[in-house]
Amino acid sequence: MKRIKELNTAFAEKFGPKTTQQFFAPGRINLIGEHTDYNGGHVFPASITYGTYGVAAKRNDSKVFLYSMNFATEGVIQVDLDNLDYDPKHGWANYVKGMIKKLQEQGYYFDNGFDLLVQGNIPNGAGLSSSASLELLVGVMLEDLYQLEVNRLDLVETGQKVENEYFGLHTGIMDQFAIGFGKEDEAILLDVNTMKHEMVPVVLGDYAIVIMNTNKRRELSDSKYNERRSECEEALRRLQAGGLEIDSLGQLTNAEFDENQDLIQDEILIKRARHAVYENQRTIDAKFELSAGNLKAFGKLLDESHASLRDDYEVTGLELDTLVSSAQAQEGVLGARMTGAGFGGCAIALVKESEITKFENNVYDDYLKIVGYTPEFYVAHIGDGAMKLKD
Ligand code: GAF
Repeated sequence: MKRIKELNTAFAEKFGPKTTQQFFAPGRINLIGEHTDYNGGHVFPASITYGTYGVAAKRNDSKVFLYSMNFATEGVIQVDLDNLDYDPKHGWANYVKGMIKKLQEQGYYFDNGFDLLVQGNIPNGAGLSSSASLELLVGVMLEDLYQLEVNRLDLVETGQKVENEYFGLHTGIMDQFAIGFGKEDEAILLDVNTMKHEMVPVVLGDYAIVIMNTNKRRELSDSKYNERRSECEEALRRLQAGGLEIDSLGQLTNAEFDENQDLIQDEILIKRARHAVYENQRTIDAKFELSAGNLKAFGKLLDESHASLRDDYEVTGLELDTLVSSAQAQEGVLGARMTGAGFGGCAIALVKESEITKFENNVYDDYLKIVGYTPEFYVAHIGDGAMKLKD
């Protein structure tokens, strides 16, 4: 593989000639089921062929040397296994440190350090989970270099702990799960209440999933994400205080929610909780429609999901709304919605393959006219989850 040869050469230039191992972890799109994971609902993501590559070799001392070709100006970042605390100066390398630290806390032992070179082709900050991709890349690398036996769910949960405990972002399990369990041409229906999942073939005939990047970085998203999560928790508390015996919003049907929503007694909280409950149902329906080959009905659910994220959950904004409404108006489009946390990042559209060029040109023009800068487009291919690459 050409890319791996180039990465090996780059590794040797930085760290000298060594016997190396190679790894890959994908990014993800979420077909539907947004902001449902931390509400005990269903999500329906898939890992994509864009991702993060890593080349690594063990060292004979306790040092860890880290180099990212995406942040080349930062040079080689040096850390030590004895001090893995979060350090803002270390930027992207904190994800690597966080994974080692969280695995150490679970009793895994690292006798020596390592050299790691990474390169990613997921657009950074685009909401396609470049950070979870790096976490899982480091996870599979550590498993291999140190002969650890970590079951996949534990590795996935370790990635989530890095977000939650190391970075203080109260994200759900979806991204790490999609990247840890992804399979070529399959999406994952995960019920976060039971943690049971089902692999679902994604058969789109002459349609494709086009990723549309707003090119808007998600500066605000971190605090807003935690705010949405707290709003849902408060809505749940009020429903419970009103007598509902539930542990999560994901346990409610739409009808049960409608009957009981007045218990929440706050218009904003009602909207947030309604999104969580209805989106969960849409996700179950979407899996059914996709499996039955009803792409039209599947696409309609994508449209409804976006409307709910815009109106009830309020996590879209001008950029995502412009992309999605322009996409929905194009010929050969069955549905479109934002994907990921929102507030910028990416949207996806289900587009007839023969219309993709025209689609991209038209959406590009609309976006430039309304937003003032340009979006980017990529056709999504669903690929395998995090893995060691063969030599
Ligand atoms: C981010 C989070 F990391 C996920 O856990 C999920 O909540 C998503 O936003 C919204 O659906 O990607």
